[in-house]
Amino acid sequence: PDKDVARDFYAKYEPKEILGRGVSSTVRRCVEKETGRQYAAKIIDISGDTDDSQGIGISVRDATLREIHILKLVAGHPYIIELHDVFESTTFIFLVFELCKNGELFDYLTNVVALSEKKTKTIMKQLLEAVEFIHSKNVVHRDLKPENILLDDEFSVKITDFGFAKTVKQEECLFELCGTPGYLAPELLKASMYENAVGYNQEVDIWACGVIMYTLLVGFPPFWHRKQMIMLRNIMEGRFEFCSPEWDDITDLPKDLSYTKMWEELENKKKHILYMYVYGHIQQMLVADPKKRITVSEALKHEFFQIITTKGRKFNAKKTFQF
Ligand code: PIT
Repeated sequence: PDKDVARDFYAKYEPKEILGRGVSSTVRRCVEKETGRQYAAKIIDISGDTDDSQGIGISVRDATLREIHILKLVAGHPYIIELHDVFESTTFIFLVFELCKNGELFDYLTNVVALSEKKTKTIMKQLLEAVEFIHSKNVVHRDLKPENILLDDEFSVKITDFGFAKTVKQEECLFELCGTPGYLAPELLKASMYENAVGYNQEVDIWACGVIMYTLLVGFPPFWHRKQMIMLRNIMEGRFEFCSPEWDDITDLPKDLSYTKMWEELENKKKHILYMYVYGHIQQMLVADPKKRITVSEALKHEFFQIITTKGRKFNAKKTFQF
């Protein structure tokens, strides 16, 4: 990192209110004294840090240095959080990020319950473009979820928390178990459970995007069970439902990211027929076999992102706030 003991974080920035908390870190809004510009500083406590503070044979400091390295690899994209400044003392590391005034997509979703198809489309397009960029830099994020997607003042997506991210080569196989239960891809679970498993790669991020898209449209995730073993089994089998009544009034297009080719070959007047019949789903992203799963670039080419969504949502009008 830009280790600069002489420059003091507190000399340059005025810390303000807390935006979020982690196990050994706090995120605070802060103001750059000289310019008056606002940022978000992640203040990481590395006092009492050990070689296994993370529980995976790595110290908090080393994990942070690794994250900084990855943040630099993926820098310069509009939908990825920008690291502005780094300070390190013997007890703390300060990461100064651009400020995202509208906070986590997770909190936004909690407040509005579910998003319209139009809003979902805007967010998913930005998310997939960011993931395409991340993958083009040979990085896999491994913890995509609404908590790690921030919204700036224009409600644009900014991907954060590259704490589990890793650089990978195209044909490389990863085996570590990391991420968040409800978002874990089947092959990642299998890689950590079975001795003869083939491992996993960047496709795990697309799976997580499928889970996110499902959750945005109805406000609850595709894989959930109060008994976690059952949830994990459902994930490994790729078993989920578009349950009624929540999915009834959502058009078929977002449910399926699989019919791109067919769609292109159809004449205009026949397209509405597809709306009626396609029940494949968000499911091109939630295909258990990573080799059969849609890639990021294919997902971005899908008709879902080309058409203008006009159909609103009728169900649950009292509980669902519209945008
Ligand atoms: C903001 C606003 C906000 C939180 C953050 C940034 C956090 C950024 C962040 C958090 C991490 C990380 C990297 C970046 O590893 O409310 O502008 O845990």
